[in-house]
Amino acid sequence: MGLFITFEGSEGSGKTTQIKKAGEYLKRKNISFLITEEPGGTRLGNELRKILLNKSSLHINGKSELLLFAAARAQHVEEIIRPTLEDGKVVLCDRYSDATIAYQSFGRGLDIDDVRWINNFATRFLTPDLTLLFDIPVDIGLKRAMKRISRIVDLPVEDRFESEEIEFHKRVREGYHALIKSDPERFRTIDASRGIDDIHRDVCRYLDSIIGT
Ligand code: Z5A
Repeated sequence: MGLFITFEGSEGSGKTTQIKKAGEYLKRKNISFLITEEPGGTRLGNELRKILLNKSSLHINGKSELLLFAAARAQHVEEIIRPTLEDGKVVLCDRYSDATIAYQSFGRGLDIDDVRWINNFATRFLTPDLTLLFDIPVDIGLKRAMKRISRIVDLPVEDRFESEEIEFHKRVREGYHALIKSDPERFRTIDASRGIDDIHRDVCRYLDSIIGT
């Protein structure tokens, strides 16, 4: 069995930048890995991603949103994540079940036990071996995310969540902090307000400690 490592954090925390650099690091070490993301990673996941992230006239209520993320995840786990782990590879995943607790429960206010139940149903209890949590004050993260969005020239832009009020994003960050407390063994918190290279050094250290290189 391979290793399942997830990258989590609020908007603009730099997960995507860091997951790419982590992949380059593993490549230099000749370690087989796959980088994937949620929602996404499969054809169904990519279709659901468009519905979930593009701000459009489509109204999606909280429960429907939860179930759509869960549907994307169920497909992703069965089609991509489990088979890759069974091949003995390292899976680096940009967001996973913890994002659902942080966004749909803490952010949207859905009952946490319901969200956990749906997560477990979708994943058949597949839990990451390690979760790197990129922690950043909401105002700094949102500024970074908005800057990235402003550079996108192709429409549609994936900005449905970035457009939420600041209080929503603060609740999401609190959600991640609560998750760290509930499972300190699995989480490693990284101060994501620093420069890209400093953060990457921490990521490499945590990867080395779990991969055993
Ligand atoms: N969501 C959910 O609600 N429930 C769920 O179960 C799941 C997801 C799975 C997914 O969008 C959205 O879906 C997400 C939660 C919700 N909400 N949003 N938005 P996504 O995966 O497309 O977007 P994201 O994960 O939120 O990405 P992001 O926050 O926009 O970006 P990031 O991955 O954290 O950061 P980045 O793209 O690497 O960096 C952002 C910008 O900052 C970019 O211009 C970088 O060049 C720059 N950057 C990166 N690092 C640094 C440092 N260290 N210093 C300065 N600038 C930096």
